[in-house]
Amino acid sequence: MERTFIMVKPDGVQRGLIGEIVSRFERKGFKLAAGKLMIIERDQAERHYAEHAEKPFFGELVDFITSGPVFAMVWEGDDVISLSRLMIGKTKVADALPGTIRGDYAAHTNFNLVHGSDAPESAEREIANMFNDSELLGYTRSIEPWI
Ligand code: RTP
Ligand code: MG
Repeated sequence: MERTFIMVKPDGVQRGLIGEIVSRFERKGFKLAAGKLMIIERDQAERHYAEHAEKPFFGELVDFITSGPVFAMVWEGDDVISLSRLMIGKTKVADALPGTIRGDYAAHTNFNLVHGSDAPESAEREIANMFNDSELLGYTRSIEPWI
């Protein structure tokens, strides 16, 4: 079973889209393992976006992601990393298709509402950066045989 780090960014929290975004992952059939409203520390944000440290937009990206509460989550499921990225939509809003979260709700690439890990290694790194092991819950859902 694969797991991924999904985060409603500060713009999504401010716009009242936590429920809409969580709902899409629930209805898809993925399993929520952890979730919390939090304000990311600057060093945590710099680690989260370390792959972009040399990019010109890095400072703005860290400023933005630490500017207010985010809703951080861990979701589990088969191929949850790539399927989540499909549901989230392309990074650039001009490429994000209708039916995806960004395609339906985001109007600017810098305010694209939601983050999803892009590979198993980054998922594990990002989860460890935001959650303690004790915050990740294992449980059985009664619906489990059906999805
Ligand atoms: P994220 O990490 O936030 O889920 O987004 P992503 O994988 O789709 O995109 P990524 O390449 O990791 O970029 C991280 C965030 O940086 C901003 N960005 N700006 N100005 C630009 O060309 C540019 N490119 C990326 C976006 O807000 C993107 O979500
Ligand atoms: Mg990324």
